[in-house]
Amino acid sequence: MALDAFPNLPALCNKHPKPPQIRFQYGTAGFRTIATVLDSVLFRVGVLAALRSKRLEGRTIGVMVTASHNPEQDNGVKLVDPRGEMLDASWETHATVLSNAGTTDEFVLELEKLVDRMGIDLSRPARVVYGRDTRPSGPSLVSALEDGLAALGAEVRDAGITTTPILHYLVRAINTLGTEESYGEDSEQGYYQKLSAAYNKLVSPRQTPPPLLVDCANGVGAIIAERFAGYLGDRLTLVLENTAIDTAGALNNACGADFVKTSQKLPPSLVGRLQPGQRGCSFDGDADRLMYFYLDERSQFHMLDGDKIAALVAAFIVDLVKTAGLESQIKVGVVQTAYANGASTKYLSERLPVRCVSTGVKHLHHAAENFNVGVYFEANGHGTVLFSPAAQETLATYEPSTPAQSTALEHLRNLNLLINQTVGDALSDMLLVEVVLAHKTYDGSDWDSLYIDLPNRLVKVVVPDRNQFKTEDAERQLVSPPGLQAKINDLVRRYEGGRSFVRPSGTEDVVRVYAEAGNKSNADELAFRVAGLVYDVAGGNPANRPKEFI
Ligand code: G16
Repeated sequence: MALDAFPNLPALCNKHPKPPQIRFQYGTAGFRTIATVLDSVLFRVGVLAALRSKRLEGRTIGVMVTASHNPEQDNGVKLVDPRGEMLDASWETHATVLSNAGTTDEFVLELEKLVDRMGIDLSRPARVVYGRDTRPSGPSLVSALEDGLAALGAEVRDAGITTTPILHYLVRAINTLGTEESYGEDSEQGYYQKLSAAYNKLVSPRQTPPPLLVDCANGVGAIIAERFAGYLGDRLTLVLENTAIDTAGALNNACGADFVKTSQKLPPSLVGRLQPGQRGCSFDGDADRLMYFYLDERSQFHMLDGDKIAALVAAFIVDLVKTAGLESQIKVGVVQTAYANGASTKYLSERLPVRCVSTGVKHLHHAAENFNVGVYFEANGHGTVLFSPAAQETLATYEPSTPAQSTALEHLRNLNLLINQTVGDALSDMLLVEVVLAHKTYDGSDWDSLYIDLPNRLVKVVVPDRNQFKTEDAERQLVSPPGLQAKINDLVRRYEGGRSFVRPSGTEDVVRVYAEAGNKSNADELAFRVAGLVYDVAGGNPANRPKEFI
């Protein structure tokens, strides 16, 4: 069968012309930019998703329409492979090429080349499930996506407004339904049931945690957390804040996980809502990131980020593995990125193997698959824990010889069910944290004292072309623009305990600068000095040079 077996394809493609002079790129988390230019991209992603499914013999592919932590005017789209993981990296290039074809004829030509090169049998069925977050631009972009899916006659399932992690869960659940690897019932209810049942087994009624304040970033997390609260009953009380999903401009605005991480302070809307000693957490716009925080008795704010979550969770799992008598069979490891606070890397490396990889869940996820149990969290709160097939087999068949071993084994089995292993999931990660805190009888400050963060600062620099920035060594070294890394090294040497690196963002049109130093003012100063270097070397307009840049 050839592409001309789909006679509506050209006309539907004509409905969604590519805007001239824009170059799209499938980046860290798919396509992401201002929503008004994305119509053609969504159509083409629909076609590509159908092709990917045909290539994989009709296995269901996921499509999520979201721009996650980005501002409300942005949107984006990413594909999800059949096991619920990120799209295979080799297909990211196909996505970029198809999105940039200038005309319908060029698009069809690129499609023909792809079909040919990949040996795609077009007579195979195509199955796609898709969802979107709460952004106002979502419905029209979804209808462009639906045109792309219709153009290739895909069988579709609309998951509606949902979180990114639920969409990933659905993809895996649909593809494993009725098999030995069944991931759960293929519905949102199935997801809630799976997580709440595991949580209720892990936390006994006498361990019930105090109420938890949840900042929903005025996004889809508000809807999902409210529905989920019904499944938790009185075993965990969620106090939902920032739930204004219908208020224009509210999404991720001065709230949510990215705000907390970058500004290192409590969202202003939570001042007076979070009490001293109480813990709270923030989701991002599509509920795949999680940040915790608490106020001490002097009402001082303390942030518990992805690094702190990794330390808490990894130590807990290592203890359970030891207690269960499985130390020689199950090796636990941690994966981080260069953004991990140096103190967290030191704390973790003293206890278990730690690897550093490039930013982006896809990189962390793959690296974590090399451990029996791989704990990965980005400092920004995006992460999960993977139990390898071998580890799952061990947990299923192991015969404990003492009651303590038996209890630890049961806990590990339930953690395997509680954790959404397809991708970072704020809701599932939140339950995981609550389980560990309940078992350890930790409050926020006990958890925080596992190690003391090195003072750090993250700065965004707007430059004319972020693509001139190229990195190596897990993004810790710049290779382009030439000479800039040497200048950064010179600066870093002047600060005791200094560390800094620069990389282009894959989700926003900025270059990110990270710096650490022995005290807060030095960390700020180093970050702003490096930001100044970046701005100048990249040819930023002197008239618009931010005044903080030194
Ligand atoms: C996405 C990715 C994350 C990444 C983040 C920032 O998160 O899934 O892995 O850390 O973007 O990436 P960058 O620094 O390249 O902009 P999200 O929550 O926005 O989907």
